[in-house]
Amino acid sequence: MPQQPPRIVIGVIGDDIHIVGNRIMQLALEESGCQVFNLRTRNRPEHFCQAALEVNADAIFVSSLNGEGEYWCAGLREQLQRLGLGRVLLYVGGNVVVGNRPEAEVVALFKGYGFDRVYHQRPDIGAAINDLFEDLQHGPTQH
Ligand code: B12
Repeated sequence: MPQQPPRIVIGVIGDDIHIVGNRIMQLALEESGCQVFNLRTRNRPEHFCQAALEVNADAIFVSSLNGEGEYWCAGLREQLQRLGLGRVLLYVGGNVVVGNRPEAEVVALFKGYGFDRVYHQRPDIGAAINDLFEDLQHGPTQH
């Protein structure tokens, strides 16, 4: 029996219209053997939750480029938990806050929201995909 490919929901949060990285992420994840469900731009937190529920997602990759993520991501983990989806891996990346802030501060903020991994201003999607496979195998650890 072949193993099922990891199911990943990806999309850009808020009223953010930056789409280029989203497309690149889809291609990179598919090339790595993942099944990708792409919500594209302009999503509310509940769109990610609904999609994760529908496709029985293993992970959600949230993008924020214009920085709205700081606002919209705050309650996402809680919404997932309410749907019984607390086990879903939650990653965020892009330019996830407005303005220039120290990376450590940004990472701490999103970890506080319940995100497993935070990639603020890190263009190397390959590193995140390696982390994904590690987390899928061993479960998320504290970083
Ligand atoms: C092109 C661009 C635009 C285009 C977007 C066209 C389109 N439809 O995509 C246009 C001109 C429309 C635009 C508009 C705006 N933009 Co603009 N834009 C850019 C620019 C120059 C490049 C973005 C891009 O395509 N990069 C290439 C892709 C491949 O990289 P990426 O998006 O970063 O994605 C990669 C990584 O970040 C990572 N990644 C992304 N998401 C995730 C998620 C996970 C989980 C992981 C692991 C990794 C990951 O992987 C991707 C692939 O390598 C950036 C500056 C920059 N150099 O990044 C500003 C930038 C993103 N824009 C910015 C702003 C402010 C705006 C506007 C608000 C401007 C305005 N006042 O109108 C509007 C946004 C309106 C809106 N509703 O969102 C700011 C955001 C600042 C902030 N966060 O504080 C930036 C950073 C410019 C700046 N330095 O000020 N923009």
